Amino acid sequence: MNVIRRRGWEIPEREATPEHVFLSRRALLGAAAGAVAMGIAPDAALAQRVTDQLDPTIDLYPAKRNEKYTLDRPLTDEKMNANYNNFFDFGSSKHIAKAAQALKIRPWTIKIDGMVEKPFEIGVDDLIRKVGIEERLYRMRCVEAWSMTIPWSGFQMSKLMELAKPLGSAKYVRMETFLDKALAPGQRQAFLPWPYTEGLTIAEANHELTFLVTGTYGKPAPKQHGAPLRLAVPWKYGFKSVKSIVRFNFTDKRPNTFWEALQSSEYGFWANVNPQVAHPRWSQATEEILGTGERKPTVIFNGYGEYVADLYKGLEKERLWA
Ligand SMILES: Nc1nc2c(c(=O)[nH]1)N[C@H]1C(S)=C(S)[C@@H](COP(=O)(O)O)O[C@H]1N2
Ligand SMILES: [Mo]
Repeated sequence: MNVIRRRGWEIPEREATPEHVFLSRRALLGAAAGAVAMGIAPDAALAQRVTDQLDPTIDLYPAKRNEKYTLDRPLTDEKMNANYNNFFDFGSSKHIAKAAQALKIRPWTIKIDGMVEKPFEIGVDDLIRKVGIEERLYRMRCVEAWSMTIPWSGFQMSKLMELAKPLGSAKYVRMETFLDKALAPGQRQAFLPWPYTEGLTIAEANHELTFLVTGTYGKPAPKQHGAPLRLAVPWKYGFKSVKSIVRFNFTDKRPNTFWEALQSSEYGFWANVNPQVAHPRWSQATEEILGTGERKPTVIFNGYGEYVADLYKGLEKERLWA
């Protein structure tokens, strides 16, 4: 089989999306130029369904759909969704599905610590069984101006908050991705601020839309989506939705997130979707609906304004948009 191995800066123009271009430029400048992109051919992806049978929570799928959250557009094709990902831990290519199969998702322990009543650790399956799962249809808007619509399975993050019992003095929750340079080649890129970290205010984490994802399309999530536990905050740009979480750390200091640490002028802490606030290098006015060839106007808070606008009252002076 003739697998073409490309370097990060040789990826075809149509795939050179903005987060990508930034990383490729950094890679060229830095000493660690090597294997930024794994260069996996798209058609080589996805034999991963085999591993689903081993998922200890497989009996919970498909989870009952929560009909409250409706869409204004069709669901993205499952194959499209599973073969076009951002998971820089495995490389900067969109076609990291195959590379991400190296991730070991069981056993998987989640640590809850910092400003909580009592720090603890819990296995992901115990957590999932304790809180239960449902299905929600959400839009997802990447800061790179493309979007998908995804049937997620998982649970409202407020359920984890009830277990975590943050102290009244905690203001933020900082979430961390696993760190394993042997498994995840992207994490060997020394100029990137690993582990991938994201954060929410306590009010955002408790919000009804804030969802911890365990599955997609009625099945446990393929690894490339950030199995076994990732975030979905649908009114913010996709980079807030941290994958493969191992730690929820409660703190009174605003977390220095991965993208903000890398380039604060381009990626902020709040990262709420706003078509009127352009990214320094491109417009956010419209988005490509992946798999349709269509562009549509982007909507403030990605269409979830009626749910979340109140969260930001009095914060107008903050840089609320990425
Ligand atoms: N750990 C980790 N989480 C991450 C990323 C990443 O590179 N590493 N990329 C983010 C970005 S930029 C996006 S758009 C979404 C993509 O999620 P998807 O591949 O499931 O569509 O994951 C986010 N979470
Ligand atoms: Mo993104």
